[in-house]
Amino acid sequence: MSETPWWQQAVIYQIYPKSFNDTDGDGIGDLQGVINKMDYLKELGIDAIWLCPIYQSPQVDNGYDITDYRTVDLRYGNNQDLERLIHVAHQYDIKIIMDMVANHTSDQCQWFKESKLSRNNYFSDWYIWRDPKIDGSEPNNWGSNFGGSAWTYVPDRKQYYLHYYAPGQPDLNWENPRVREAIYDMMRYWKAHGVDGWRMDVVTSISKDQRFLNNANPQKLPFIVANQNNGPRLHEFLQEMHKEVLEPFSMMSVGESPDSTANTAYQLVDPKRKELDMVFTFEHMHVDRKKGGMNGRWDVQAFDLIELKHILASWQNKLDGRGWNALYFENHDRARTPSRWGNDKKYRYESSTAFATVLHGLKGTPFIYQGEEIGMTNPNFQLEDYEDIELKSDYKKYVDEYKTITKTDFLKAAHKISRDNARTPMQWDASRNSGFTTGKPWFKLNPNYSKINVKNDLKSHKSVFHYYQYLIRLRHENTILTEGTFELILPEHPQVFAYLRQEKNKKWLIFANLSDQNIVNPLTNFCLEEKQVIVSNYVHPDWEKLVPYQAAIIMLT
Ligand code: TEU
Repeated sequence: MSETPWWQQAVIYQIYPKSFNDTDGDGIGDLQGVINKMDYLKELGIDAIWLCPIYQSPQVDNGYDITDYRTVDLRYGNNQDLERLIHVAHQYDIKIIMDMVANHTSDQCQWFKESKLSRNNYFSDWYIWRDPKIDGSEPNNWGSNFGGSAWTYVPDRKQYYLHYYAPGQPDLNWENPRVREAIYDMMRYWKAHGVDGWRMDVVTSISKDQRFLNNANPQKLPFIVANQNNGPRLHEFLQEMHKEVLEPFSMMSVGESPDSTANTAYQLVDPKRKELDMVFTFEHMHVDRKKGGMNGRWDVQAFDLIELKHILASWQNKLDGRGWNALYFENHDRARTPSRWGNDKKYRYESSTAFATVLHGLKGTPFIYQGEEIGMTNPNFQLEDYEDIELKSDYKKYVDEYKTITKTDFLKAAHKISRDNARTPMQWDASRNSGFTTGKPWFKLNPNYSKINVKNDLKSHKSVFHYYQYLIRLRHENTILTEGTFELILPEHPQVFAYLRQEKNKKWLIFANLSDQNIVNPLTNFCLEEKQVIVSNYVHPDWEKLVPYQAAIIMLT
């Protein structure tokens, strides 16, 4: 039998460097800032850091627009700092996962600068160029995630280039073997510098259907964002990358996969297929989105727990034996869970820890996003305070142009789900700018930092950090959590998320009341007793009822 890979027993911590810790006073977090917090991360108990992009970038999309894959952006430090960070992390027995943004580069990347000069130079076909239609318009009706057409015209070439995101993020042409080799080579370069694995940005978008057909357009909109994932050569490209880099250099991989479902994910993560180790699904993150709405993520509806349970359970069941789950509720594109699905006013500690319990009890590798471990919340900014290109372009599209959502509703939705909710600076203490920077922070802080911060949390008797720390320890010490079987119980219960994990003669019950109501405990047939409690977010619970956001892990046998 082969050995369990390290990442199956790991808990991974995601760092958004720009907002983590600034040591040089420029208001932007830096790599030295990460090094300085290594004791903190070790104390939490995590096994690996996923570092969001720190490469040279004009920051159109906060680093997801890279000009040079091998150079650290001066804002964050330099290559020596990164080497030191990797070295220090390894001394702490913490692995480093880097962000690989290989669907697109920045338009300031030398490859693109050359490519756009002419149709017959070395880089001409490194990007996706198409002729205009006879009337000069875009080659098709594909829309960009950040508004408008996915095509931008370049007079020098008299052609359009494709960009699924901003015009400053041209898509690479993966049909060209030289492009693929350049990416593999970059991956080998970072392996040589000690990097242990990759989080792959929108990796399921890399293969494009070469017919470039129009997207279906029943409402006759100018541009349609659709069919950006799972192109015809995706699996072939991933298998090639696996053979060229991932396998020979033992690098872990987790791919962002917006469109995969529990039924299809095995095609990417079944070890026999030799593609990726894990994928980040989006399915469970859409349980508060109106289906068929006109305004994408801004059509927010009440959180649907039953749907969340069904989705997560179906990923648990369907990948069993043919793939491994990546588990997350928060990341740099998602809002803060207590504000989004819990209650960040009256039950911030309880709802943070309740959601953590049901996530960390699942089979898979949990990912924690910076600040999640202290229960950070959404900031409820005014429109002008937001910074994110997605929010700004969607406001223009839906509020100004389509007029399908009012400003008030858009702002309400932004308070719930905008990406910026997760990007406010990390709240270390109650001092000026939360100890994040001595300068002027690049992005506004959540004003609640004087109350919610690491320093306060660590000394509180209701410490979210200590709860996460304990959950992480549990995973390290109990193979039932990493290896055990999974069985959802009470699937239709509207408030309680409960499931069983079992390994040999051991059986654990994991549950949470994910509502702010006192409810009759539907689990009393399990004869719950205090002495069986492995972890609980309330002290001395009364087992007859479940109080708001009560959660626990109970040893049944
Ligand atoms: O995210 C891709 C992604 O799927 C979402 O941004 C989504 O397309 C968008 O929110 C539409 O609602 C990755 C990164 O995580 C994100 O930060 C980048 O902006 C994006 O790719 C482009 O690189």
